[in-house]
Amino acid sequence: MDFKNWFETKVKVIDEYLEEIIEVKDNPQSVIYEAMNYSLLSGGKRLRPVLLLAAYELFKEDYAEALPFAGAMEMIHTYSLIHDDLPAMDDDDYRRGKITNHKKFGEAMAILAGDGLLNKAFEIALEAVDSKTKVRALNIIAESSGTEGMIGGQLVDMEGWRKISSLEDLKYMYSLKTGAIIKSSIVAGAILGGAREEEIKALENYAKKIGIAFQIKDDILDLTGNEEKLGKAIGSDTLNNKITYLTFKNIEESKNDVERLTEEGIESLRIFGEKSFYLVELAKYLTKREN
Ligand code: GRG
Repeated sequence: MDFKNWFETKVKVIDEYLEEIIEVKDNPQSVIYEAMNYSLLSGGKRLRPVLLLAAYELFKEDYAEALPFAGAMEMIHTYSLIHDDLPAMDDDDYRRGKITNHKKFGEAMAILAGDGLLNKAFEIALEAVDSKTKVRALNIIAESSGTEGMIGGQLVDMEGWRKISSLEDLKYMYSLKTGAIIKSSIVAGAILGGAREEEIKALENYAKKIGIAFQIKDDILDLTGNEEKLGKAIGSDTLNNKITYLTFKNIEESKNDVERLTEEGIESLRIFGEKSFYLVELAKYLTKREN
């Protein structure tokens, strides 16, 4: 199957899974389910769950047992987007081509919808945990979204002018804010698939490189992207006085770094030979993405 078809098939599987996951109950709190689904089912590239399934499929064919973990990754990611858009954070009006969760439902509801998604992510993954291997995978996912991962990175980003004074500081922040859950998606997928430690290490290296490349590309798109294709406003980083890759390097240099990091990431996949075709193509696709 060619890469495009493969990717679309995976997104479809994930979308169908997510559509069923939040049971809309007829009770006094039912509006929370509407707010959670509003953001969860509003598209997005589904990158993290696709990466998880792709890493899993290096080792095992039938991805059914990995699906709850893939779904959990997308729920954690979606919660972070809802909170990231809040007035207390980036204060954005559009996300995934729609008005942001807090603009539609109000701030308090958006906070609760984000919290609800985070909780639900762990509920669905825990229901699927029946072995030490799965506990390990879920623990890695939990750590990556916490204070030594995504939340920690968000904190460093928010306090950018005080905490980031070099490209090294910036890369540290990116490795947490954006890189941590990209890495845990890939590593968790590999662990669930039964990868050996050296295979996990190789995938971790790939993940680290593409995670940073992904955020640099995001910085470039925030400056040069097309709002319609992105589904959100550009210029948010400048407006929020954010320190980004473009604070340290120009666009041409940043684009070159995206390419270089991606090539280095792909190099780590050598040990898998032909089997890594989709992960290789996925990394290349991310360098060319327009959203
Ligand atoms: C607990 C208050 C609180 C916050 C949680 C908000 C937060 C921590 C972290 C923010 C993490 C964040 C938004 C990082 C940026 C990563 C990034 C580039 C996101 C966009 O990802 P895409 O392009 O989006 O994969 P789609 O919409 O395609 O899924």
